[in-house]
This record gives sequence, C-alpha cells and structure tokens, in this order.
Amino acid sequence: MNTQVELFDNKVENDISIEPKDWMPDAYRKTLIRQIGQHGHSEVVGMLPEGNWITRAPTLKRKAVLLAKVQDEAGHGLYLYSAAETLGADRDDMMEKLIAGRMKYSSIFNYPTLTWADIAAIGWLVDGAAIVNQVALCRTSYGPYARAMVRICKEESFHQRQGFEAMMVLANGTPEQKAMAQDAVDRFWWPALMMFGPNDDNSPNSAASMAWKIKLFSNDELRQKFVNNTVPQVLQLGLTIPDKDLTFNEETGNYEFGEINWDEFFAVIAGKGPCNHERIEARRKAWEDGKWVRDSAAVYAQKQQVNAQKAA
Ligand code: FAQ
Repeated sequence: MNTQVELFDNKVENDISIEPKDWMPDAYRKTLIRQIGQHGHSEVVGMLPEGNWITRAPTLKRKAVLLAKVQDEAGHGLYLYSAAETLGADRDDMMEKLIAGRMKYSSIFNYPTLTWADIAAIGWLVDGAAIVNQVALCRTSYGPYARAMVRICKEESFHQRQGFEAMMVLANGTPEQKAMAQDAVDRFWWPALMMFGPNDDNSPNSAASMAWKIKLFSNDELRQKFVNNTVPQVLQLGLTIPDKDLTFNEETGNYEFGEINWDEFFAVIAGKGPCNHERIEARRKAWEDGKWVRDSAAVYAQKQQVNAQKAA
C-alpha cells in the first residue's frame, strides 16, 4: 500500500512530474513558491535596466529588438507567476512581498546600465547565465515550472545571440566602442557569476531542492558550465576577462576562476546594491499606478459572474 509520501517520492525518483493536483510535502510547495516567485520577480525587475535604454538605442533595428526582448521578459514573468499560482500562491501577495523587501529577485538587476554596451552585455552574459540555469530547469520535477521553462529558454536563446551580436559590433568598432564593450565586460563579469547563487557549501536550500529534483545541478556546477561556455566567447571578441586568476585546466577541461566577492553578493541580496532602492521604487510606482486597472478588472469579472448566474 502506497502512502502519499511514497507516491510522491516514487514520482520524483522516476522523473514523473509532480502536477498541481498531486499531493506534495508542504516544504516542497513552499520552496517552489519561493523559487518560482523570485524567478518571476527577476524577469519583471530585469525589464528595468533594459527599459532604461529603449529611447536611447543607437538604431531603429536595435530599438525594435530591445523592445521585443523587454516584452519577452514581461511574458516570462507572467508564465512564472501563473506557475506559482498553481501551487496556491497569490500574485498580489507576491508583488506586495517584493515591494516590502520580503521576496528576492536576482542580484544582477541591482547594477546600473551606464552605456549601450551594458545592454549588449545583459543580453549576452546575463541571458547566457540565465539559460545555463534554466535549461536544467526544463526538467525540474514540478510540471508547470518545467513547461514554462521550455518556452522561456527558446526566447532567452534569441536574447543571448542578439546580445553577443551587439557586443561583436562594438568589439569590432572604433577604439571608443571597443573600450565601451570592455568596460561593460569588466563590470558585468563578476555579477553574472554571482547569479548562480552562493557556493555549494554555503547554499542552505540546495540539499532539499536537489533531493526533490527541483534543482538538477548545484550552484557551483552551473557556474562552472557558464564560465566554460563564455570564456572562449570573450576571447573570440578580442576582449579580456577581469580575473587575473583565470586559468585553463587541461585535465578537467575547466576554466578555473578566482574568488567571487561574496561580501558584495550578500550585501546586494540584502538590499544594499547600487540600484536596489531605485528598482523597488519603480515596481512600487507601477503597482500603485496600476491599481485602477486591477480594480476595474475585478469589477468586470464580478459582473460577468453575476450575468452568468442570471443566465443559468
Ligand atoms: N540573487 O540556498 P541558495 C533572468 C538567495 S532570470 C538574489 O543557493 P536556491 C532573465 C536565495 O534566494 C534570473 N538572491 O538558494 C532575464 C536564497 O535566499 P532565500 C533569475 C539569490 O534558491 C535576463 C539565498 O540566496 N533566475 O536573468 C541569488 O537554492 C535578462 C541562498 O541561496 C532564477 O531565479 C541571486 N543571484 O538557489 C531577465 C532561476 N542567489 O530565498 C531580464 C531560478 C541566491 O532563502 C533580462 N532560481 N540567492 O531568502 C534558481 O535556480 C535558484 O533559486 C538560485 C538560488 C540558483 C538562484
């Protein structure tokens, strides 16, 4: 006779996805709401540093591509919030927690976008890091999250390639453009590595998340994969990596890299990064300005329900 726990464990063990109506441990549900909610918030807050450049993109083509990319990120946020709702989370509650600083979003979006090259760097390095993490999540144990990731990864791949192409144009441009590209790499390299989270021996959620197959690879494994993928791309662009300790280990096939500044990482996720205040203020304003839309939609939905009841 199978207990609910055994059924759940069996599904996880045999890579059968867990679906919204299945029984699941409370802690599994809670950790998924935390991760999916924070992931959704990252997509939505991630629109801000890029949105900052829509009016200043250097050509019409770049502007059209950037607009499409930012819209894609909004869509990703919506898929993720919907996936969190299948677990019983409330979207308004998640939004209010974000604004109150009680839910996190990716550290990377607390850095400023000072030049056009930063937009290229976000597409190439930030989306590149996001893909490494998200390709693994396409096989995560919770069905709605895994399925959302499949579509998101397709769009992120386009983002990554357009970012690399924009960077390539700058790297092959005038000396000023090349210097701008290098400056963006210098500022975004380490924060991109931090996106994968703390080292494995300092990652409190990893053991449970890996046992439940929410995470299939550890933070350090994914970070290493990103470094291995990206170093050759930096070199191909004729740019350098701001890490004097970077070496290629011929035995393991890995690029070994220097120590991440964890004090900086923990300060940023505690709300003390260069743009945390600005990002949350932008979300607070959007939330308050959008209240009339939410209220109108709620009244409309209520009226539809009353009409449907009358007609029945
Ligand atoms: N930033 O125990 P762990 C994108 C927190 S999408 C902020 O290792 P976990 C698309 C963590 O929440 C980018 N906080 O945690 C785009 C935990 O705190 P908590 C977002 C971080 O969950 C591109 C604490 O530290 N992607 O970029 C970060 O097992 C361009 C301890 O950490 C995802 O969210 C961080 N970097 O592993 C959009 C992917 N790292 O919650 C626009 C899904 C860790 O206990 C433009 N998420 N923390 O208070 C994941 O894979 C995992 O949640 C990790 C963290 C790997 C991020």
